[in-house]
Amino acid sequence: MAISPILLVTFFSLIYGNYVIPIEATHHVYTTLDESLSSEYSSNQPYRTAYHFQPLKNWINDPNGPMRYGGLYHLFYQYNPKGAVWGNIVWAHSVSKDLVNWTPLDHAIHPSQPSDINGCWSGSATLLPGGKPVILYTGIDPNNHQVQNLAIPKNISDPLLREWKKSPKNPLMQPTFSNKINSSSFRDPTTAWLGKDGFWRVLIGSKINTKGMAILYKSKNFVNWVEAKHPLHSAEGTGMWECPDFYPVLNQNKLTIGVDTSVNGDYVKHVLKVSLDDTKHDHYLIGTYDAVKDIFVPDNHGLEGNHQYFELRYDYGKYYASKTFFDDGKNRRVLLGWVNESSSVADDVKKGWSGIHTIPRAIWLHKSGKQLVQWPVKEIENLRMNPVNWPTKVIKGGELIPITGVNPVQADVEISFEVNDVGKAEILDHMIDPQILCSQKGAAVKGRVGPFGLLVVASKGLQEYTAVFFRIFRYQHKNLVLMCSDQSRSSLNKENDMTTYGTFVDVDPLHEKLSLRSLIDHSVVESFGGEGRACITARVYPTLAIHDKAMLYAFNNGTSAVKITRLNAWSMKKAKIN
Ligand code: DQQ
Repeated sequence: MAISPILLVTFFSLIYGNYVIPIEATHHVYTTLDESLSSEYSSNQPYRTAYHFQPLKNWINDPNGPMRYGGLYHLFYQYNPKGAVWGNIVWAHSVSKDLVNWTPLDHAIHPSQPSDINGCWSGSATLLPGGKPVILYTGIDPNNHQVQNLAIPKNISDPLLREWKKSPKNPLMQPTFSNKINSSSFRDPTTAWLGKDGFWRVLIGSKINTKGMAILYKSKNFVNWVEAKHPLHSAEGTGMWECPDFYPVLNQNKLTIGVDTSVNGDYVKHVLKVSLDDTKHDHYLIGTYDAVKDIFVPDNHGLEGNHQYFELRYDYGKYYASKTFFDDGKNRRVLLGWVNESSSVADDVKKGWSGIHTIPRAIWLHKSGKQLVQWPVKEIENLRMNPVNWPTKVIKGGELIPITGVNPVQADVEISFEVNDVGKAEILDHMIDPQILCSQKGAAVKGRVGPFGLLVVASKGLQEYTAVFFRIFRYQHKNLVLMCSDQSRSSLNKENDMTTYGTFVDVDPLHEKLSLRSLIDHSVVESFGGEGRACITARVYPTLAIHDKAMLYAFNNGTSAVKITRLNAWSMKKAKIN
């Protein structure tokens, strides 16, 4: 097969000639950039997505306050109305009937009172009994301190919830000297949950020195909040916890439905997700919420003292600041996440936009109880057209088979592999970080059982491609399935971040088929391995493999043949997004 050796991944500084000053949050302020530098939005751009959520132009980051109200899905998001870099943050607002097509509304929350005059940062919505929505969000005050504010709809009978009024009592929560919290580490309130004692509870992300924590506040009326004596959970060495999320998942074999955030009992486990400022990844723990002691007790976790404390991640690619909500219309918990660009700031400014959201994913507990499973919401399948189905096919070592009949830059591809030669797998003699293993053994490095998978957004001569694949190893007499998303050859423009991503997938290839689904949308490839047990999202910016010049292939670069037991692929229609 004609894949030339992969070049070593080189990291480029993504900051070109712009004066950068770090501020309190995770983002940077570009003092020399302003609106005038943003180019005109053009719908003909090769990297604009067709069915992922993004505004018409400018910068977008965290999803905020998602909820279902008045029969509509509401999504708010961190947005810079003035340019394609982070700054001037407001809560932009869109609504949808199906989580796929979105209509933009006026910005819901923007700086207007002292408690948020320097920015309206992330937060969450809670539906009070009777269904009345309220929003808690972080405001940046005149001293650049982070405080928590409340906003409620002006007109509850407007299903679009177009206008929001802020509580005159804002700020409702602020860091105090007694709790030793630094005013630059106190943000991102969760959806609140109601205890049996009639008190609402909410978490605020924070840290003391390098100890990350989820500070717990309680309130009877949602206005007067009192800090609990101890955080819900904390861990030494993990750094700032941004955008915490805390919710129950059913612990019932094979039940994939979701439950309301206030539900607790023997039949649920709780998930604590934090966006670690240090790693820029979304990590989670599964455990038990002890409602009497008001603490979260994880089932399993690493040793405190470093970020490995959180072993599990939602997504092993580019993905951050996610948030879930309970969709009472479809009885599921839905997860939304932000995917930053991997291009240079100069390129973002040139194209006039930066950042997208993932396809909303249903999320539930795997029957093992040890991890979560994610799958794109069913509604996205309404965009599928022109199906391509293959009969069972053997793909020999070194073979590359074009998948024709679908639009390679706007596609949904599901493929499954049956492996009969597991015994011939390469031996792994010591454990190694799967992401490092994927970058050492990229798609072009011949193996035994694997690499096999998909080459997406590939140019005809394979000067450019992104490879999403599996590779099987034997480790301590067990089979180990590695899943990789290899971007090292995704673009001839080497100014992009082309880091290879990877994770192990908990699938037994002796007894199960290895399934892979990739949602390809111009500059984003969202991949789901092992029926949603492992997710990897990547951003890619090919220069040749654009529009109708791109190709899609199934490939096998191992010596053992594998059987493709299923290939279903579709072109995807453009969604109506903003
Ligand atoms: N983004 C927001 C913060 C949050 C960070 C600011 C995470 O509230 O901590 O735009 O991406």
